[in-house]
Amino acid sequence: FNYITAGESHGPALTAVIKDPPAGLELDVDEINYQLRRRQGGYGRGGRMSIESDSVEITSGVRFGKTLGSPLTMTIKNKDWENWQDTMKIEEKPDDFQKEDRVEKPRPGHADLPGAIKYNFDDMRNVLERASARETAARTAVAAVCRQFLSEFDIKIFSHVIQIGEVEAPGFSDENVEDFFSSVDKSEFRCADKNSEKKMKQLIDDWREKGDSAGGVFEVVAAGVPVGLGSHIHWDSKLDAKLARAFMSIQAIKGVEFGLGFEAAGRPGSEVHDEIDFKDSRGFYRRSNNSGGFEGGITIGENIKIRAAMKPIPTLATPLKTVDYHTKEDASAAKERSDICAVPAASIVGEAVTAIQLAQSFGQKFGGDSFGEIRRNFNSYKKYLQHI
Ligand code: EPS
Repeated sequence: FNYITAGESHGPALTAVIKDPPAGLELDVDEINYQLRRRQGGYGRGGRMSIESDSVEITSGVRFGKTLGSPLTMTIKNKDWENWQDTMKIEEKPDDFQKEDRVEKPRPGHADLPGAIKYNFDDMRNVLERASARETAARTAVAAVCRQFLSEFDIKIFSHVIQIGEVEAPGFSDENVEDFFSSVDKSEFRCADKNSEKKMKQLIDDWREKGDSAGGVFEVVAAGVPVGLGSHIHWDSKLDAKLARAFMSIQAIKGVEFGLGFEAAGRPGSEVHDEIDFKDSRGFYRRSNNSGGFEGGITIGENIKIRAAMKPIPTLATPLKTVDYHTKEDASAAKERSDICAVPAASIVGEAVTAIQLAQSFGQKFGGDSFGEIRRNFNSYKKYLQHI
């Protein structure tokens, strides 16, 4: 499940290529499109989402509904491209393209300025088009394939929003995971608590009114993950480390924690570490799950719990102060149509990067060229676990 994405936010399309999927995995395209729709939702999104209705076209790697093991290519058309054909023209610059059409007032908090300096651009659109969180649609498509693979082994991934701006919502307990998260999917805020939802709506409306934007915190939970994915051996084989990196790669994410996270630092060890127990029916298990599902970078067979903090979106309707890139004079930062809050959408992207990392680690542990081979290897591991 190694992959690459390509595409500009207002270019013709986004493309994702999974280089090496296992052969023989049954793929449901409707399910991929369903995941894309989930990512488009959420209260606080801007006008763009009413233009797009994301869906994939598969152009390689699948025959008769099953993967071939060859690169799997998925394309998501940008419907908005229609409106951007001159500004984002692939061929030479249109004659009527004016200097004023360039983006040259960098937004604090966006990739505009460092990107323009680094790549020697005079138009920051060359940076922002790729830095845009639109790219996460392609990652969501990759992840939708990974999720179909993982669900064959009963691994499920959920998410919810636990904070927007100053409004905090209660967390969840490890029991009734599926019930809890089925109500989350019905909420525009991806929040199961009605009272918090109301406050979140108020906050987004108020901050929108002021021309401001809002960040927040979301939590991703992976259930059914077997013990033994990832490894303690190398810094780059620890699965929690890979997940942390994957979360930090989501646009606007500034912090990641597992289980108790930062709270663990202030508690005595006796109130942090999850005591070990054993039952014939369950094997080894923990009496609590403060670790968030990892010890030594290895999954322990409990739910994986990851929280991520998203900063507010840097495009503000009431812009911050900046400096014109060319004249060096004081200016107001560039304004673009934008979302006010994208935390609910980011939580779906959090699910996506989790699915990709888990599928990769699963493939490494139970490796095989075909889905059947991976299934056999997994079944033999399950037998081994039953006899420890
Ligand atoms: C984004 C700006 C907005 C968002 C976009 C991310 O797009 P636009 O500039 O076209 O209004 O809607 O997100 C998506 C398009 C998406 O699919 O999530 C940005 O600057 O990062």
